[in-house]
Amino acid sequence: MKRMLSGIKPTGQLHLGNYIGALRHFVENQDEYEMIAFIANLHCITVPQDPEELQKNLKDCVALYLACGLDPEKSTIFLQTDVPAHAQLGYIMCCHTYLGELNRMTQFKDKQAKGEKNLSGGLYTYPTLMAADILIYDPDYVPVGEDQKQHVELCRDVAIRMNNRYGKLFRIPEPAVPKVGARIMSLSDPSKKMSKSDGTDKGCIYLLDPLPKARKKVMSAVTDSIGKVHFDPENQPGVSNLMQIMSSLTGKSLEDIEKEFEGKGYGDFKRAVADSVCSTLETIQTRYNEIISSDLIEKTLKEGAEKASAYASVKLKQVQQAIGMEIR
Ligand code: ATP
Ligand code: LTN
Repeated sequence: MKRMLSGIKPTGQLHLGNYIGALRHFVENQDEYEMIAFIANLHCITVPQDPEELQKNLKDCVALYLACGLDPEKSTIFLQTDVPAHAQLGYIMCCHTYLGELNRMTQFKDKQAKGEKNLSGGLYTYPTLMAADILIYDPDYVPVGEDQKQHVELCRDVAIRMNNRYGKLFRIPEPAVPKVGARIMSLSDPSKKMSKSDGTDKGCIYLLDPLPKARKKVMSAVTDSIGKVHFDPENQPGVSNLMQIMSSLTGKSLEDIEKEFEGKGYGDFKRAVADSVCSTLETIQTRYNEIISSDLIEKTLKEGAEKASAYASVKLKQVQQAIGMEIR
């Protein structure tokens, strides 16, 4: 059985972009692949966190993994810090990554370009920890949204370099980026990605938003004055974004959506998008409410960490031995 691995940072609440671009694919693939899904709680402290809020977000993140349909019987679900080998291999990966490579990472460059002050060293080297997260389990595929593709490519480059230098240590993974919905845009500014760290609340639909609030966000999404439901991200970014959301959530193709709304106004279209969003959120929230007060979270994380640690510790040892860091 081929293996897939991915993670999500528990910075803030999970949103519809995380669901459509990543989480949904973890769930869809768990029958066909051996799925490893973790909560990247080391990655989230690359930017300042409020301890109380982070605590809540961590628990919510696990509950949402489960509420979205990840099944602990089929998938390995755990907290990154419960498997210390990630951080240990992360350091080794960092020592095999060139500054020039890190300097090319657009996510860091974008933050720097925005003039954000006091960016941390952890944020700069974060793709090397991400490479360790991946390589330590030898996955075949890494399901991520568009913004993470560059990091998976860096991971491949460093893995190939280390394989050439020390002999075959790592399987070279492929990024698995969805065809539709790999980059859901902000509803209030469709030139920006929907993001937890966006600052404004209006453009981002959180998976735990009350349904009337989510509906309102869709109904007030920025569109255009063209007045035609047509997929054209360049000239109609807002409408095209809503079409991608609807297509991802209903399984209807973009062409079918165009046909369905031929001759109709944006009001009808937005109502249909809001219906698809609210019905998805309702299912997730019902399950979330059951899970959050049960002992399933604790049990899932304990079993997940045991399974993941068994694999990760063997791989870490192999790498350390191949580098010559251990006395044999
Ligand atoms: P940030 O606040 O840093 O933007 P984020 O919302 O991107 O955080 P992450 O934890 O970095 O959240 O992302 C988790 C997964 O969700 C990644 O695979 C990422 O590519 C995907 N993802 C994030 N935002 C979107 C989006 N707007 N559209 C599609 N996929 C997304
Ligand atoms: N960097 C990712 C989260 C993440 C990840 C990973 C995704 C950390 N480690 C390993 C896939 C594989 C993010 O910011 N979304």
